[in-house]
Parts: sequence; C-alpha cells; structure tokens
Amino acid sequence: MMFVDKVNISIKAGNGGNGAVSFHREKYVNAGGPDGGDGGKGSDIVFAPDDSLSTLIDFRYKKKYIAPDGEPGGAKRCSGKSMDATVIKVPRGTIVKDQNTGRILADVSDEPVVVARGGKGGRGNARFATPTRQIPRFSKPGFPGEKFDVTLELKLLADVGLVGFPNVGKSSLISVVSAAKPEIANYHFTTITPVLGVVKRGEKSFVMADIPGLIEGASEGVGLGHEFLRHVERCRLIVHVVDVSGIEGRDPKEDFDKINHELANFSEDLAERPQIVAANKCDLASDEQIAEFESFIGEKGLPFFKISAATTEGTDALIDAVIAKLDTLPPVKRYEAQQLTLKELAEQDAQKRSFTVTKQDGVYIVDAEWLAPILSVVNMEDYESLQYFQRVLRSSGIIDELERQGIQEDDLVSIFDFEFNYVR
Ligand SMILES: Nc1nc2c(ncn2[C@@H]2O[C@H](COP(=O)(O)OP(=O)(O)OP(=O)(O)O)[C@@H](O)[C@H]2O)c(=O)[nH]1
Ligand SMILES: [Mg+2]
Repeated sequence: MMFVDKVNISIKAGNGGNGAVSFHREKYVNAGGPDGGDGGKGSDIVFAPDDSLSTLIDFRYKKKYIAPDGEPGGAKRCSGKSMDATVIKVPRGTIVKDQNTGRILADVSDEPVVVARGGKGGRGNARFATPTRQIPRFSKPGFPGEKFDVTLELKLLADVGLVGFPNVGKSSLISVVSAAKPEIANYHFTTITPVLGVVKRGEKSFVMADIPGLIEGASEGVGLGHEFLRHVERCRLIVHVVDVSGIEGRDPKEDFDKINHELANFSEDLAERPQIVAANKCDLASDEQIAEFESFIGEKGLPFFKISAATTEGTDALIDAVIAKLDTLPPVKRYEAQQLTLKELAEQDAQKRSFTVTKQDGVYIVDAEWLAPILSVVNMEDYESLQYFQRVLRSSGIIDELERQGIQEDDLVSIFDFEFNYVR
C-alpha cells in the first residue's frame, strides 16, 4: 500500500444552534410569556489514534470535514439537540498543525483530542425575560464552530530509529531482531517507506523503526531525501548502522560522518540524540577493518557493536545494550499543543473584522464571527483582559457604530452570550 505521511485537509466544527423566539400560546390566553428554547451545541471535531491505520492515504481523497451544526431551539423551552463529536481516525503519532500559523494543534499519540470545538448554542428568548423586559423578541445566534486548514503529519512513535546508508543492512537487522518482514535486497533504496518492528527480550520490549537509507546530500533532497527522518525525530535512541566491510567501496568512517552531517542538517535535536553504532557485515570484514573502525568510534566516545545481520552474530549483545540504554532515557517525545495568545488571536483576524449591530427591545446586539474565539479566552474578571477586550471593541469600530446608533450610558450590549452595560 502507498505510504502517505503528510496531507493537508480542512476541518470545520459544527455551529451552535440558534436560540428560538417564541411565546407561550394557550387557547383564550392572549399574551403568553416568552418560551423560546436554547440552541444545541455544534459537533466537535476529534482526532483519534487508530492502530489499524499506518498511513494518511485516506486523506488524499477526502479533504473536507464538516461536522454537523447544533439544532435550533424550539417553542415551549425546547432545547435544540446538541451534536455528538465527529471523530476522525488517524494513525497513532499524527501531528495536527494549523496551516496558517504553523502552530501544533494536537499530537494524536495517546487519547483522542478535540481539535476544533463546536459552537455553543445561542440562548432562546425565554432566558431574556426580566421584570423590565417581559416580552423579549430576540434570542441569540449560536456560536460559530472553529475551523482550520490543517496539515496532518505522521511522526511514527518508535523508541529506536535505524539510520545509515542504503544497503548497509538496516532491514536485515530489524528482520532478525523483530517479527517485522521488510523487503531485503542487494540494491540501494530497497526500503522506500518506514517499517516498524517490536523487539522483545523477556519482559521487555521496544519499538524499532527501519527507514529508507540516507546518502550524502539527503538533506538537499538527494536520493529519497531526508523526509523520512521525520519518523526518527521522536526516537529516544538512534542505532547507526554502518557497513564495516566497505564491500561497496566506501570507507565506513566517511559513511559515519556523512550520515551524522545529514542528521545535523535535518535538525540539531537529532544530531544530539544518543547513538549506538552497529558495525554490520562483520562476516565480510577483516579484523583490521573492524579494529580501525572500532577505534574511530571509540575516540568519539560512542558505544560500538560489531554485528552480522546475515549470521545474527553480535545482534543479541546489541539489543541488550539498546535495552539498557533505553532504561536511562526519557519516554518517546510528545508534542505540546501550542495555544494562541490573545494578541495573536486578535492579529490573526485583524483583516476581516466585519460586524453588524442591531437594536432590539433596547438591547444592542453585536454579531461578529471573529469575536467568538476572542470572547472565549477573555476573562471578564481580569482587569487587563477586560481592557484588552475594550480596545478590540474600539479598534474594530464597534464602539463607534454603537454610538452612531445612539447608545446611551447603561444601555445593554449583547455579544454572543456575553452582556454588559455600556459605559462611556
Ligand atoms: N554478508 C552480509 N550481507 C548482509 C548483511 N546484512 C545485510 N546484508 C545484505 O546486504 C544487502 C542489503 O541489505 P538490506 O537489509 O536490504 O539493507 P538496507 O540497509 O535495508 O538497504 P536499503 O533499504 O536499500 O537502505 C542484502 O543483500 C543483504 O542480504 C551482513 O551482515 N552480512
Ligand atoms: Mg532496507
């Protein structure tokens, strides 16, 4: 099956249902009280890891995900139905990024994550009856659901990543230490997609990732490029496989340096990842070749193991060392979701700040979609937050419009489910 590890899609959570405007009616009763119910909540969009998936290929064909809106409120204080979450299944280890800001919205490695929140339902007019306003003829619209253009990027969850030149025996190694059955052949780039294998030793086990071979210039796109290094980014440990026999005419010492150069070009982080060196094909190498390479690695202070994936010589000792090392290392990396600050939120929408102000029953109702996410993070109890909010109202022109429509001190202003008395 084709391996796809990066795709762009768009997601939109459901809008909240609108609140209803309705009045109680009974035979022979003239003016009943308001009884419009609240709208229901829109459906959240949730990403859930699914271990039966190993690629993002399905998203090549379906690109738009729109979750259902909450139902509107009804008469007799009937609340509209709230919608269950819409679940999008992805391979475990998928990172969800906002295309516009580049920030990480979720790392779908463990529990399901809500990425786009459905809008709250608007309140029905039944909620707005007060002693001074007994027949409110307005209700509130539902909040818009969040929407994002996102990039899904699979970053496999593996403890150990095998890196090295093509044909050095990475796939051969994983095939003798785990149940993985990757293709093995005597030509370069046999492996074209990452392969995971579970290595078991008694009670202990860990996950090993075999990725396509790297060559000099991989970070500039030579060979299959370094794209696949994305899948070792989370690895706790790198096993650097080198062909110590030099059977293809290269010097193992140069191979080793070149691969590390490519790792560093990909990310500083990766260059600093702990490494264990596996000198493979030692069945083909002379003692001198092995000794020379071992002392070269020894000078760098790295653990060295001579192995033969073909005869399995030395592979047990290598795996024992890997397990011992893993015990000392932190768990596989998780990426934190990155929240936008208030300021960033406001700047993001500075371009498209359209709004409407309507006056109903003496209440000034402001409708502005871009204000919804801002309102959801503004803390009205906090002075600084409130001041910021007032600045937004002013700079967007909402205050000017309220004044143009004749707002007076103490008049009620209503924005989504937030209400306040106007103060000059
Ligand atoms: N003699 C000998 N041959 C080996 C050894 N390990 C691998 N080979 C052979 O080397 C060739 C390449 O092995 P692979 O395991 O496919 O190498 P790879 O590093 O996965 O290669 P790519 O997927 O192309 O990057 C195959 O013909 C293997 O049989 C070894 O320890 N000794
Ligand atoms: Mg291979």
